Amino acid sequence: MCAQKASGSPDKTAARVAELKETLDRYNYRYHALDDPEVPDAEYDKLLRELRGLETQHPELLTADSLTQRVGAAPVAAFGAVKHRLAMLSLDNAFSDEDVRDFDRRIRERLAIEGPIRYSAEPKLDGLAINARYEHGVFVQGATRGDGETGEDITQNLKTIKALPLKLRTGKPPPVLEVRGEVFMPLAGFERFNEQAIARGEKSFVNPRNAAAGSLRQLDPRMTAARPLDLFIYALGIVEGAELPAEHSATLQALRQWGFKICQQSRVVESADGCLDYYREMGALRSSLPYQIDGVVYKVDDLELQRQLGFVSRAPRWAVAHKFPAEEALTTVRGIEFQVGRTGALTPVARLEPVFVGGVTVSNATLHNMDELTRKDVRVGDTVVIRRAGDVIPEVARVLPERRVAGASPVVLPSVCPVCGSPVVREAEQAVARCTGGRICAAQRKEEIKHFASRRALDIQGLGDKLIEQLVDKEWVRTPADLFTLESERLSTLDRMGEKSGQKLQAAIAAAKHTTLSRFLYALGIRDVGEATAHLLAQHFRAIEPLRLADEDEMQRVPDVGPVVAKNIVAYFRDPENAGIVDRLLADGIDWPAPAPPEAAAELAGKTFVLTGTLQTMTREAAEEAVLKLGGKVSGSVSKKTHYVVAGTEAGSKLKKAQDLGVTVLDEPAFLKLLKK
Ligand code: D41
Repeated sequence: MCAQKASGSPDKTAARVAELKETLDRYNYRYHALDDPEVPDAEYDKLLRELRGLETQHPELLTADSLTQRVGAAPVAAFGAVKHRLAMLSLDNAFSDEDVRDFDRRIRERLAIEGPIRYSAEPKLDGLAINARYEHGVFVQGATRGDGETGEDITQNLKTIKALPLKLRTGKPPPVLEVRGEVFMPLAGFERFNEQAIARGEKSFVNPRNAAAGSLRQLDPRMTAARPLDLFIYALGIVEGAELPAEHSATLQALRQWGFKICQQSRVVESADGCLDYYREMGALRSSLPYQIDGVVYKVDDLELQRQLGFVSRAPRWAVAHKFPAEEALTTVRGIEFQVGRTGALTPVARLEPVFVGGVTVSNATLHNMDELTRKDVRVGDTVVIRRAGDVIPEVARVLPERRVAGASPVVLPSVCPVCGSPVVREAEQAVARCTGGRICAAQRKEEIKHFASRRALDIQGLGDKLIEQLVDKEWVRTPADLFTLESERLSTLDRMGEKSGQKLQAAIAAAKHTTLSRFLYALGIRDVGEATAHLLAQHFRAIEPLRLADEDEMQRVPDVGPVVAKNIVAYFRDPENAGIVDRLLADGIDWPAPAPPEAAAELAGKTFVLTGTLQTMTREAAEEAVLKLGGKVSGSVSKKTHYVVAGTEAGSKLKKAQDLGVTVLDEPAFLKLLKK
């Protein structure tokens, strides 16, 4: 194909090369700057191959700004030094709300301005700062920040980053334009890269920032080209001969027009309050962003005010970085233990040298299950990266294999339960290993009772985990039914209990007898019967006796109950010990009002809801209950399958995700209307 085109007249070839360059430039701009690809990647690659072919046959047509020039330059022995024509300033840090209010106050005082200041707020990418120089619209030089005065010449390496335009998209480029931004490695690329590096037996990177820095400082640009790097532009350097807007925010938009990639999360906010709102919003969004951020940056938006403010000791007075607590930290594994859950599932847990991460001290981290443990290959003594993002349970993100102590051996699944000594089984193709002890196992008994008493089950006020552990250890309580036989005098003798609290607890246990059928079913802890299934069972059977007697076929008539779940439910009630417990519970006086008639119950059947933010007229639990009552389901995360997202005040990342996915968003009045309240 290339040969055919190349055999045309020289004029025609030159025209085709020009056309290809223009088309590829446009595709590139749409893909990187606008994040809105015009054609599939394969089409882009095809044209790029054609261009490369023509340039090889007609070297006279090859120019430095051609997209084919992103890769291929020869390695260098060392980077040359680049003196920045305009120093690259650093950023002062703010760590608290107070710091941000002080920053805003200092600015208003210095400028003698009473009213609110407008700030451009943007995420602070965790990468490497660079300067890119364009002369007459063509990229000519790239440099690292270095010490701010002098950096390293990484022109060839920067060229390999597709988000960097090699040519400005304007008919009238200024003689000189320097832009500044952050090179980073998106999380997906980072994880892929690390997996490959480990598979090849090479060193992995601790975090995306180190990965970006290591990749940019490769002496061989072909190495850099192979790394998934990206770039956001956030400032200007020297500019000669260009008319530019009077605000930072408008400058960013102008740069976007010229083909640069700008972070889409930046926004103009007003005063310290606006900054702090933005900080919280980004904090909520942080774990769902495709790249790592370590804070946000506020910059006075008015460039004239920036000029008046100037800088002190290499940092502008008009900007500040407001840092998030670190989400990742390094520590070592002291031991790996297996916790036994309610259904006997063994969960490996890493006991850690305590480490401060995500705003709290973490000394345990879940390893989820054997497959995860094997995949991550965590061993006792290992140095590991602990991640605690948002309110998520801390986990071992990865191991640093190069820091492994000699002789550390892989963790093996115990053959017997560490609590009761019963055999541990792991069914074929199942990630979960289980203790087969059932109620013989004290761990399973404790968890069964914790579940029974929990907020969404019988909601026994004041019966916390520590008390339950004592009750089981003393063998006063073996099954949930035993709770109702406890006398206040006995309860008073438990650790941290007295006469009053003993009476109160006994009263709370008695009060919990009055519940709903669906809560009761959920409280029993039948395998695979969560809240939603419990609701559907209650609606279908409307009483406990028909449910206890139903066979698997009858069970499967309940919406969402398939053969496996049906089998588990029937097996639960057929088990003599379970049957005895249910009999005793009912004899002890557990009762509930008759459920609402099924006709009224199906209005939201099959509809999935996600609740986010704070509702003004009802609690989160009341809202969930109302949805379940009408046959709907409540989920914790937004996906394409979500029907409605109910957004209260201060809704965060879930609302954003709903909007991104085009899921219907209900405000509180609309939600109440749907519930007919
Ligand atoms: O995202 C960033 N890492 C970021 C860094 C950003 N969004 N804005 C920045 N703005 C500046 C000034 C205000 C000095 C132009 C920066 C940096 N500087 C910066 N990055 C590394 C040192 C300084």
